Amino acid sequence: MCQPQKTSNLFRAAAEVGSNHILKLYDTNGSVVKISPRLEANSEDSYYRLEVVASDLQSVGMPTELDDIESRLQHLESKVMEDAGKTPDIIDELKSQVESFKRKLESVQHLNWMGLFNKDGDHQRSKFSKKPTTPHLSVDQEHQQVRKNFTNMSSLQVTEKVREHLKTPNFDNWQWEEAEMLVLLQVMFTDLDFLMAFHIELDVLQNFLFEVYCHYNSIPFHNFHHCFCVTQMMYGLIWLTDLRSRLPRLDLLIMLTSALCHDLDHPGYNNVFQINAQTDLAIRYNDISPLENHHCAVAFGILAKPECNILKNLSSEQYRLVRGGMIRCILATDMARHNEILNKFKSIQPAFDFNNKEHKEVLMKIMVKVSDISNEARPMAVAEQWLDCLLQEFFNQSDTEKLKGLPVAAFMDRDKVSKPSSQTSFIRFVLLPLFSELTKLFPCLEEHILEPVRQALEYYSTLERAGKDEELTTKA
Ligand code: 0WF
Ligand code: ZN
Repeated sequence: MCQPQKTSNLFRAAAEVGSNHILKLYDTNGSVVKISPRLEANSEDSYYRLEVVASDLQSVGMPTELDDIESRLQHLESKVMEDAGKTPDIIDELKSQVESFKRKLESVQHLNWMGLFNKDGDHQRSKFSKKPTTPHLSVDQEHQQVRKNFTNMSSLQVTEKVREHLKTPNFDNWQWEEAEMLVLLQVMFTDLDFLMAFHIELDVLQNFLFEVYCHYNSIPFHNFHHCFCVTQMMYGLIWLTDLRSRLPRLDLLIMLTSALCHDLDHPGYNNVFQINAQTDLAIRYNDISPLENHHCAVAFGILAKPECNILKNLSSEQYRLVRGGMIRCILATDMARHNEILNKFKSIQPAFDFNNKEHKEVLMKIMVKVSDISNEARPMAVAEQWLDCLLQEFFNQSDTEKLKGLPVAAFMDRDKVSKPSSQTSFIRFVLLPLFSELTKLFPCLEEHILEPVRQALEYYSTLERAGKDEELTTKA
């Protein structure tokens, strides 16, 4: 039998990593197993999976490779200085690239697992870790695993730094696992004081959040990660615009819960598909926003379970307001109604009055709509991954439409669109007009959502022009 240290060295050798990497061993159920000399042997039915989950940035500061590059550059610089008397531009450029990469690494370190949990927490995961994939688990088993991890974590361990970051559009959803996102959603409800104000019991909130999670499908875009992002953006907007001091708390509850529920049980095929294919949803809702009606009905189905009903301690008047508000906000996310809602907002915006019921209702719809389509307001690297997910879902739909002989929208057709072409028109004609209108009411949003979207337009316009130039030169 091996000694414990030797066992872990054996695993490190097998994974071809050094002592500053963190290894995790998973059993067939996806649970973490302690690496020890007393491990059972692998068998056909029960086998382990070894993962390098992190490079331990916390203890080594920066990856050693980066330090090596930096010191070799310094060495090279002093050598060249001896010969030429000045530092060549290329070395200055390389030095600034290394510096900028180091800054990027430092700026994301606080987001890793060590940032979420206190130093003495026993979890360690960094930006570089991959979510353990457990393909052998059924959807139900995977959900239960998430439930276990969610309830084993305490939101008290979410650091102040993460709580503050959660209030900004810069938050990077790709850093977090599903159970962690559930904890962060719980933090949003608690930090807006909903538990106190509406007498929501913690276990009821957790049951509700978990049921919401279970009712999002595993599809490329309209999944639980999208639900999380939309809710997080709504949460950020509430703080950035100081809505807590302008609207009653019940309205904030309506907006956050609507964001959370707005795409429940999305099948990955849009309303046009539902209507053209005459699906059960289109038949049930008479072709009128079939998806949005369904998302909303699923939400109230979850709330109908007493153990999940976060609204159970509201007065009947409060309940009536929340139900009406959520229905309005969720139905407003149908993009077919975009111009109708934006034009209404435009007409009232110059004389907007937070005490006017009609004004307030339009604003709430606009806030949910903005949150829903706000990926391009996020950092470029975050937004670009979202675009890939969306195009994947669109292409799945158009492939099915082609097979079924149904009409295909050009913007979903893999033979017709490119990332830049789909984004430039969407940003120009949908995002900028919508975000500009909201920014007129809340000028502070200029830097947080409008400017990043303008930059995204510049980025995709440049790519689009480059694509066209290349097309011309290949044709010539
Ligand atoms: C790819 C592009 C697009 N880009 C986004 O950033 C985004 C966010 N949400 N959505 C987005 N669509 C949609 C998901 C479901 C509803 C909204 N799409 C939009 C389409 C290609 O192109 C246009 C362009 C202008 C007007 C209408 C559609
Ligand atoms: Zn959505």
